[in-house]
Amino acid sequence: MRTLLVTGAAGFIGSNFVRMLLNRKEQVKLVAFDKLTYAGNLANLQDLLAKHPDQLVFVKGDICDPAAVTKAFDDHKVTEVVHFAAESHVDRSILGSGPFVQANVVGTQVMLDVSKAKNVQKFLYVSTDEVYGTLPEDKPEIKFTEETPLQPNSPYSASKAGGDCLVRSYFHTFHMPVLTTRCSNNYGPYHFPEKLIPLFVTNLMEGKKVPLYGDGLNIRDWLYVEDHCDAIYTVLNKGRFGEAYNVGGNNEITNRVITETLIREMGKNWDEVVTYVKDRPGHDRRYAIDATKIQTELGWWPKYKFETAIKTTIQWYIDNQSWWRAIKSGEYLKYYETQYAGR
Ligand code: NAD
Ligand code: TDX
Repeated sequence: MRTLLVTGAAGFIGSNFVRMLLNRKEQVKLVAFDKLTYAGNLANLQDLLAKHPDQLVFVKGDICDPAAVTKAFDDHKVTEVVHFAAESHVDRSILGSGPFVQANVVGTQVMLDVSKAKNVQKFLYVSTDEVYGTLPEDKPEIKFTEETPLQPNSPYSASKAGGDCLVRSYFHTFHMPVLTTRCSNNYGPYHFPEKLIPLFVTNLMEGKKVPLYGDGLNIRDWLYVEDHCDAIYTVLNKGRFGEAYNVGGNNEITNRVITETLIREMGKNWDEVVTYVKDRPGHDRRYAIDATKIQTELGWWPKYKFETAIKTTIQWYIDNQSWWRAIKSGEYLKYYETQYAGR
């Protein structure tokens, strides 16, 4: 039986990945390994742990701790690794890059070293399109391909690119069976409400304003989280070792249009709820993914349409208010005030 060690499985995408595999009845065992940082939440897995005790276990641990990772391998006879765990929020990386270098660079190095020592059969690194830097908005024909040079612009993306480079080096130097995915912005259930879409949806429900950075015309290429999870599993099963695969839905949207969509769906009025705030320093203007490689080589295509999946997403936040209200208190409030006060 395949046993996947899924790091960061209590976060947004990791928990959706575990959920998707269990819902699909994939014949794999899953070891959810997570430090439970501010972004990790056992509530994201609780129902799955209760329903699938023979297939899913949770291990609290730090990817920077070789002994903890080694123990998880030994206790559960891990055969493959899907490495999601990371510090993931660009704005927090601007407040302080130390935790990002630690988790995203050192953590990835530890995961690679333990996986190498244990002769892991596959190691998939979940990276991001942000490692490529930014694209001009006046040249829509240009998109990120896997050949685009890595030119990260934020401490977050720089630390993710550090992980990319380490993964690449373990293929060339040690012939490790590694795979890398680079996906665009995700949206969907269990998304931590510091990120644009869940922040705006929950602020609107709380009767608060939504803070749009700069002129609101930055472009992101949005993909429903389950499509990303499906792409990751496709690459894990069919990808060529040492290769990177871009993942995206050909769905470029400005932040203003995202905001208009959310406001319309939630029956609010733009002038009453939108506040323009000072721009994010170093704010990447445009991301756009060319996903030709994963489509032609591995036959992956997104299944969800933005127009319907965004409605499903909004409805999830309406139906799961206890989930996000529990998060949007305590430590979160301190962060929110630091991030947005006086901007
Ligand atoms: P998230 O912040 O929601 O979850 C990250 C998880 O990692 C949390 O559960 C956290 O507790 C865990 N974690 C952090 N440091 C850890 C450590 N030292 N040891 C063990 N666990 C630790 O992030 P996400 O949005 O789910 O992103 C998951 C991965 O996907 C990241 O690697 C991110 O770079 C990548 N990615 C995200 C997006 C996106 O739009 N969210 C797009 C492309 C790629
Ligand atoms: O309050 C806000 N106002 C605003 O205008 C926030 C939080 C964001 N924004 C803008 C900044 C971006 O242009 O919205 C866009 C999306 O911002 P985020 O949700 O913070 O995502 P982004 O910075 O694009 O990064 C995300 O996608 C790639 C994830 O957080 C990363 O982990 C992933 O690698």
